[in-house]
Amino acid sequence: ERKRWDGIWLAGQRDTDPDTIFDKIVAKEISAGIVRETDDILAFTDINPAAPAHILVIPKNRNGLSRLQKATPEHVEILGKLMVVAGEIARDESLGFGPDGARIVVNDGPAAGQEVPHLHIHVIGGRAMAWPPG
Ligand code: IU
Repeated sequence: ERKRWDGIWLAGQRDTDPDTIFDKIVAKEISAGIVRETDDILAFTDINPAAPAHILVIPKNRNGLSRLQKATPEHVEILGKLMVVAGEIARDESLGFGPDGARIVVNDGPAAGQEVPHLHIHVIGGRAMAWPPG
C-alpha cells in the first residue's frame, strides 16, 4: 500500500513519459471505438464503461496536459474545442445518451481516480447519475 502518491498513475505511466496508452489509440496502434475525430481531437468508447454510454474525449497532442491542473492560457483553444465536442457527444442519442443529460467530468489526479496522464473528458450517460460521486 502506497503512503503517498509516487507519480505513477494507475495505468502505470508517468507525466514525464513521452507517450501514454492514449497516444497509441491516437496513432491507431491500439484499436478503439472511435466516435469522433478532428485534426486535434479524438473521442472513443471507454474500454471499461461506467454506464450504458461512456465516451472519452482527448486532445490528440497532450502538449503538457497530463491533467487539467496543468492547463495554462496556451491551452484555452483546445480546452474549448474539447468541451464543444463533449457537448455534441452528450446529445448524440445514437451513442446511447438520453435527452435528459449526461455526466461530463474530468478526473484530476490520483485522489479522483485518474489513471492515464493524458487529459480526457468523460461523457457518461444512458442512466441516471447520483451526486455526490463516489
Ligand atoms: P480516468 O479519469 O483516468 O480514471 O479515466 C481513464 C479511463 O480510460 C478509464 O475509464 C478507463 O476505463 C479508460 N481506458 C480506456 O478506455 N482504454 C485504455 O486502454 C485504458 C483506459 I489503460
